[in-house]
Amino acid sequence: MSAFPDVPSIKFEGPESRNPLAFRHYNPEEVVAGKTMRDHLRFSVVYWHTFRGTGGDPFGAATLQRPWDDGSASVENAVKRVGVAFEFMEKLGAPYYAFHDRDVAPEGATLAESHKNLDAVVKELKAQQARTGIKLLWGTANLFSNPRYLHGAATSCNADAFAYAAAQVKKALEVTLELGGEGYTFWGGREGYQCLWNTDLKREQANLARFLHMAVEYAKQIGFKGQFYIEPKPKEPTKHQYDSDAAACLNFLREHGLMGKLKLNLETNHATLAGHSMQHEIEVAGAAGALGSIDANTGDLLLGWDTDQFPTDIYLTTQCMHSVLKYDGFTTGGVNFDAKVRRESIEPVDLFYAHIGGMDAFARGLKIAAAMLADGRVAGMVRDRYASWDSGVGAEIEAGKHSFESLSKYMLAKGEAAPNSSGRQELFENVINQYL
Ligand code: XLS
Ligand code: NI
Ligand code: NI
Repeated sequence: MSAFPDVPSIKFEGPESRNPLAFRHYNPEEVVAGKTMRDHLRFSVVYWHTFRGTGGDPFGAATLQRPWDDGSASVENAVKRVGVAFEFMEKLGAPYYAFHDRDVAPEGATLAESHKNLDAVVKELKAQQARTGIKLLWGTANLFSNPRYLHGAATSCNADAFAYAAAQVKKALEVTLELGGEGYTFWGGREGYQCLWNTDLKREQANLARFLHMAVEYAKQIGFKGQFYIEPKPKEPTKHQYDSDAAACLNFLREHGLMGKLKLNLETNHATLAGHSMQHEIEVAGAAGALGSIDANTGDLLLGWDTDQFPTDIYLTTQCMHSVLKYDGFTTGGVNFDAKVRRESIEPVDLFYAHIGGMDAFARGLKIAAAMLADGRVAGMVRDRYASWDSGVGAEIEAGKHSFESLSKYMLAKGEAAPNSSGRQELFENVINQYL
């Protein structure tokens, strides 16, 4: 039985189409900058928001109509939901999905029971993957919802919470391997603090690093070759999360010998909460060779919390794809819609509108960014701005031929620095707008 009987497979119909259930820009087979749009963008649907979101918020109950879901925490309901999820993703034409262990299967009364529940659902996920060809972008474990993690998981003051989390991630890694997952993400749900007076920050961070090393070790042991990611977020649910932004994550990875073992999974709304732009976060990760994947969503600047809205702003998606392409595009990562429909968007069909909008916005961003890069005008303008480094003293400094002493001698002889040229920010912004 179909969960979306009135929705056909979503097709590309071109920019003029008035059909709300069609793509205007995402044409999976179209080749842009040497690759099909499908292979560039590697769109992924998240299980948690899309199939487990209820529309409930701190002020009110569930609102979303999900007629296929009986609301129970039974394995049967969970297995039925898998069929719905794959019907949705197949009709949408999303090549990937992502999930937390507890999104797909209910937690049991014991860890063993939870494992058993998960196995039962994974069997169905595997069958549906084989049927549709849809693949797992990354797996993860929910180490934040259960009250046992109220002090955190890997950073808990309760060593048993750490042990439980380890057991849970061990299983999640096995399941991700079983499903051919191309990655595994750590978002440090409650890995942070509410109050420094009661917190041993140094010990908590060392334990978090220990936990990640164990995961890397275990992956090796079982032959999981997927990419590990760490996902920065500055706050929510804790006041401070240790993985607060891309730079903090990179510093943490370097300090604890994890650089090269994990890359970053960057989320737009988290960048906003950190006081950065998504473009900044992608550039920081890219420059460090640690750009892994993106959780594509957007926040609302007037609300100030992680609203996880679907991205529709072409300027934003252009910035994202420009930086992604600049750093050679995705390999294991993709554009993962960690986004949810609004509480007021109550009908199942709204899930389609939301994803179609996000996919079209990213397709346009990709095309615009590819055109900018092919044209080379902006890159040329940036290069010109740094021309003083290409010859003379600049080239010598970059070649390591100078010291404070030699530069002092150089400037004493010269007397004054060469005059500055204009930064031309407004011209840059005008040129960018020409491509939109
Ligand atoms: C929450 C995070 C979460 C991760 C996966 O804000 O974005 O959804 O992506 O645990
Ligand atoms: Ni996320
Ligand atoms: Ni988020």
